[in-house]
Amino acid sequence: MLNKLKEFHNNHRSAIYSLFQQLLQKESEGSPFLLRSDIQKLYNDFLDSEQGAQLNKSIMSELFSSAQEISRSEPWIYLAARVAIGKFRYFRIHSEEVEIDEIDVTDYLEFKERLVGYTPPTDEFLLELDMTPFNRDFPKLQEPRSIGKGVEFLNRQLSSKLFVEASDGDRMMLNFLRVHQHRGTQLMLNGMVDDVDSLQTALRKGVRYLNQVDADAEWEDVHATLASYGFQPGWGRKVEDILAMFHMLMDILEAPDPTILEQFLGRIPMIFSIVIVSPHGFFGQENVLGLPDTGGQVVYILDQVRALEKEMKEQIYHQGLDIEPNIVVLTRLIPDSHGTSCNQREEQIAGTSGSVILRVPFRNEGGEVLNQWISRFKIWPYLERFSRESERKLLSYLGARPDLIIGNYSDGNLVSFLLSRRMKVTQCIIAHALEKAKYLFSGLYWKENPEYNFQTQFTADLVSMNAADFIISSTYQEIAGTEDSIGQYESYSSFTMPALYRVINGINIYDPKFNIVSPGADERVYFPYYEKERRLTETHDELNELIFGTATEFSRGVLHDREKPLIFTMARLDKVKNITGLVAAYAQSPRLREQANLLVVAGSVDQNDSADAEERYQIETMHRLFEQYGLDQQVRWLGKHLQKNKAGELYRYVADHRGVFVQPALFEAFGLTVIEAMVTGLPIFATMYGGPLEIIQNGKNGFHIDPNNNAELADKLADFFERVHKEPQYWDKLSRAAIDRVQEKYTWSLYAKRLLTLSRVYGFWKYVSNLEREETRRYLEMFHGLMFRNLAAETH
Ligand code: UDP
Ligand code: LCN
Repeated sequence: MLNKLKEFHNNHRSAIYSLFQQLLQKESEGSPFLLRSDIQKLYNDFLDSEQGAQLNKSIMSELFSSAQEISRSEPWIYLAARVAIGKFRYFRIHSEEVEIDEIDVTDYLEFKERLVGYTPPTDEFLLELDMTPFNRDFPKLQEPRSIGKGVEFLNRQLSSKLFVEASDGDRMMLNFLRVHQHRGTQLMLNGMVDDVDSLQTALRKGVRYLNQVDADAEWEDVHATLASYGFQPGWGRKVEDILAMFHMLMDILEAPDPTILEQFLGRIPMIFSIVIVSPHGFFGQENVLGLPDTGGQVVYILDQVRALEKEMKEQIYHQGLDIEPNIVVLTRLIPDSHGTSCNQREEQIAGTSGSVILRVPFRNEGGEVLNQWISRFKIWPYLERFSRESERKLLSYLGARPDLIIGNYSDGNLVSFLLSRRMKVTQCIIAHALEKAKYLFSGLYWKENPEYNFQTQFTADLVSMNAADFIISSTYQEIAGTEDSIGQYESYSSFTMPALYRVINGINIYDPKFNIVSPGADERVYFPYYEKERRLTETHDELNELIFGTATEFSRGVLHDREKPLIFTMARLDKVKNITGLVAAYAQSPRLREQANLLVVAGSVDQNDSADAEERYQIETMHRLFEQYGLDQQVRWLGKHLQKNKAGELYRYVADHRGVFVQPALFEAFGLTVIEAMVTGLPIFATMYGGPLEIIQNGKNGFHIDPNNNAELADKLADFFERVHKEPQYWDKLSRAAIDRVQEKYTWSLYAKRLLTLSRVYGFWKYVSNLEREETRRYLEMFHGLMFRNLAAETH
């Protein structure tokens, strides 16, 4: 590419010179950086000019179509090109000489450091984090479309490597089958089977015997004979299940096939207890949603627990065992609990038979308990003590170490790293919403924003991402972005935090540890509006009052024309959720105001009710918009957190009146409200930045909106209502398509099955291969010890 570029330069110097001058001069709010959208616009405008026409379809156009970022300081232009998903190349251009060179990532990051005022003539000893050497020999995906399907890849790769090349797989499998126990009871194989030959003999005898017994027989009826061949409980309850397992194992020992291997591992009794870690915010079952730092993650985890417990029970039953699964959600105890249950040490989880929330306090260095909620940006100094105390509590509660630890968000992921490292348990992490993707240049300007402590958070993220055995993401774009935008995980591949450290390769999104497993919406609560017999009609008077009633201390605005359909939105009142942006878009569009009312459920209407600075600012902005645009008769703002059941019925109530749901966030990692609204049958309009881009197929089962373009957003909504006015079936078509999309792709039962299979497969590979990556682990421990702990101690 470079040679072609150089040659092209020589032949088109004058046009290229003007392009570079335009790039240098392009105003970008005083910033030395240009982002992809600015670059693309500038380049396309240039192509339309007389001079620019000669660059059309050239190697230069190829370069600029992949340009992700430009850093400028006359006469230099540094360009980061994303030549493929997760693959970057860097170029340095001298605008006067019209010279181009390829540089490495370090040079590029150094230049950025200089541009933001980190002046010491480039510190040659600045720490660089580079995970490349650790992963050199490790199999990686090749194709962008395979990203997020790590387990399939791993099964294919390792089954051939282990069973064919190394011919060691049979022995490994045997050893693996011999390690399973539950509270002292040996499962799968007993000591009689001590080599592969004896395993194969036992399997043959087993099959012969089972083929003769009654088809209705169960493990109890056959266990004595099978035990005499070497088999312990865990192979299955019914004879047909046991036989299926024996056949699969025989096939694997003969000629391993990745699909059979996954099926076989998926049935092995390995997971009886799970710890799910989520320290920050108010983790509870009632009155918590909408409190600071408390949103979809809590909903996700509680639904996840119910789905996992149900699935584990079923699987354990089919494995022929009588064991109660145990799931513990580990969170922070907050004595000053604001009327929530967050001051209770232990709480049963509704809708489960044995799952609990265990709460452990944050303590200061002197061991005193911290009483109040603190922001998720400030919790770093407490996590290590929290993890030590939690370890003791977990061991005493469970009576043994868990079989799997799942971390959530940066803090929970770090604690899961500390716990699984000490307890030697498989570790899975879930990001939910990494801050790096939400705040532009958050690494580069870490020093300028001390209240966020981004440097500490990103360090924690790097440690836990690299340490995790596997990572679950809700969508593909969360890992790898789109053609135009960088994924949340991808943004950790290289970046710099000037004067602290530089990341050369922080994470490789082609690593097979990534798996897409999408969450669902609780089917008991979020179901289609037309399922009349399930509807909570008893809440309708209350909902009617909430929407149309007189103003109260928790609401503003009284809807004048009740006949108009409702545009509904509901979210935490964070800046990123952009609720005030939607209100402004509505306010500024007379056409839309004519056609529909706006219903907002977010935050509180009284600033004094909020302890969160961002939220207080949003409350103020909302009031200002009401005043400025005279919204009191067309917008109803409920500053109230709705309980799940009421929220579910509210979506349906809006659907009864042929309304729509809008999710206008500047960025939304996944967006549970999006799938909740869709499955209740509300036509959906949601942000094109983040998960909704993937959840919704634009025009088919909903619409993407650009949260930065108010006029376009309002027009899209107004066009929709106009069309529905002329063609009422259009609303039904969109509604039906939204329901179908969620029911097909986003359900908790699919989620639970997949997560349990992944845990077993990664557990197996960790056991039989070097997936444990001892070198990486030791290096990460050092990075944690030397970098994270110091940063955490300095939390602002
Ligand atoms: N929610 C709710 N009542 C409220 C506000 C929010 O039940 O008053 C729920 C909402 O239904 C969804 C979750 O909170 O289940 C928000 O999750 P989402 O993924 O949309 O956003 P997050 O808050 O995690 O950023
Ligand atoms: C956090 C978010 O911000 C949302 O986008 C997700 O839907 C939620 O967590 C659950 O993963």
